[in-house]
Amino acid sequence: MGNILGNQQPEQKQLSAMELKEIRGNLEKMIKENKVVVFSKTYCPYALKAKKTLDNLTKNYLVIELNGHPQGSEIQEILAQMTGASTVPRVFVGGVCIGGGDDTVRLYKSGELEKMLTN
Ligand SMILES: N[C@@H](CCC(=O)N[C@@H](CS)C(=O)NCC(=O)O)C(=O)O
Repeated sequence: MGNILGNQQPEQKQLSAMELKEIRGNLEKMIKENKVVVFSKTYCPYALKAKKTLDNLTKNYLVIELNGHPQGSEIQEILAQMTGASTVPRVFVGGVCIGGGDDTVRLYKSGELEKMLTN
């Protein structure tokens, strides 16, 4: 049962600007240190498509599932600022955002994704 506002989410603490800056710094570090990072949600078909596409080329990539992550909504908001899109997945290769699920499939089909991974 939800509360009177119909909100079934547990109360979320509002993070300070400093905490958000720290999260952003950690994300940037993670993206820099890992060749491929996928910010995903477990139930998202576009994220599944991105992960399955990557599986054809490498098993060596980092997946952050934002649903269930304690800072998932803040991370999604920061990723929106960084990449211009607030949807998941957000896929990073070589430190650059290549887009979402559709973009990942398009780059795979054109052979570009494989090139990016071998560079
Ligand atoms: N065309 C996009 C579609 C992505 C999309 O619509 N993702 C949904 C989840 S399946 C989303 O992010 N919805 C907003 C949200 O979850 O906050 C792609 O290929 O990545």
